[in-house]
Amino acid sequence: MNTQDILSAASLEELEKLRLHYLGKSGVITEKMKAFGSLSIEEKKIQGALLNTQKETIQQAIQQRKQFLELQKMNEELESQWKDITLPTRCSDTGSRHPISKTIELIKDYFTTQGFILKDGPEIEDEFHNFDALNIPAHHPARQSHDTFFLKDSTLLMRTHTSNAQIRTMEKEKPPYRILSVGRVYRSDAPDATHSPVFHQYEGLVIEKGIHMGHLKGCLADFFRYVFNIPNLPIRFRPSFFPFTEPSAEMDIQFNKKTGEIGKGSDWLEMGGCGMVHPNVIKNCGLDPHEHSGFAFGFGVERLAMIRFGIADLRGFFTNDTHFLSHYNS
Ligand code: 2NM
Repeated sequence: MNTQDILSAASLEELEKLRLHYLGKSGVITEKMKAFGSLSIEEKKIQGALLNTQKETIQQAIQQRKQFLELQKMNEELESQWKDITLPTRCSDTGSRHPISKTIELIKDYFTTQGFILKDGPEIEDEFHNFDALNIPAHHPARQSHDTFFLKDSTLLMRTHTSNAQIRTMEKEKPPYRILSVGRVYRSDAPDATHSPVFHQYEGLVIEKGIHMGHLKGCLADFFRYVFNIPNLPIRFRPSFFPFTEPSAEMDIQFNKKTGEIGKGSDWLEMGGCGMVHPNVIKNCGLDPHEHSGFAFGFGVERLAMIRFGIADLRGFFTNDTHFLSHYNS
């Protein structure tokens, strides 16, 4: 029995034709099987064995060729579908920095050139580092769940300011230092155009020999004049109260309420608070208030970003609308 035709079949279709030719309903082997019944017993013995061998040889050859042709077909398909997954994407929309991130970068860049070291604190904080150390008394309204997010079944809370980074630094390291902490803070506020339950602060602390209120005023004036690129930007300090500073002040920059222009007009825009660190705060951090003193300030990143980018509603910062974000990508 010669199976050369089967073993050289060029395709699965051709192989199927050959299978029908030998083993189909009226195939060569099938016909021989049909004629089998009319043979003598002697011939049946010889022919039977021979027919079975032929049939098996053909089936084996078909199976062998089938495997080869199927593998070949699969390889051809894989080859035709080959893709270079290392090619760069055709998509050119690579996104942009968030206006809050850009503003934070500007703030950090400026203060680090002034010798400030960046310090982070945990966003989940205990009452001591968020309130007690800062001379905020137990009965203070800011400590109620009305204003502060407390963790369930816990005395831990979401920090309401970045001052915890300052407190933790004063606990660990000996002055002098100039530190800046920037980050996310949380207050239980319903969102509107000027409020958000999560927002960002930048707070500075300078503890050095001989530091006084004049250094604080100069430091902040220089910063805002740099940020708005207005060398003589009028600023003013208004007496205020914070438990953690004494004296305390609020800082305003001049602007035109009608046009929103900074440095012009006769209106004042509040930027944040500041003051000389309260001796109790120094003491609460394990330092001697007779030996160490300094100033601190706390400002909102969103307020600065809104002015710089001309954004009227703070909610846009937090909704992740790509139209909003790409609009301020210039
Ligand atoms: C403000 C206003 C005034 C402040 C104080 C401290 C610390 F930890 F050094 F005492 N950090 N930040 C501070 C002072 C914050 O935010 C309106």
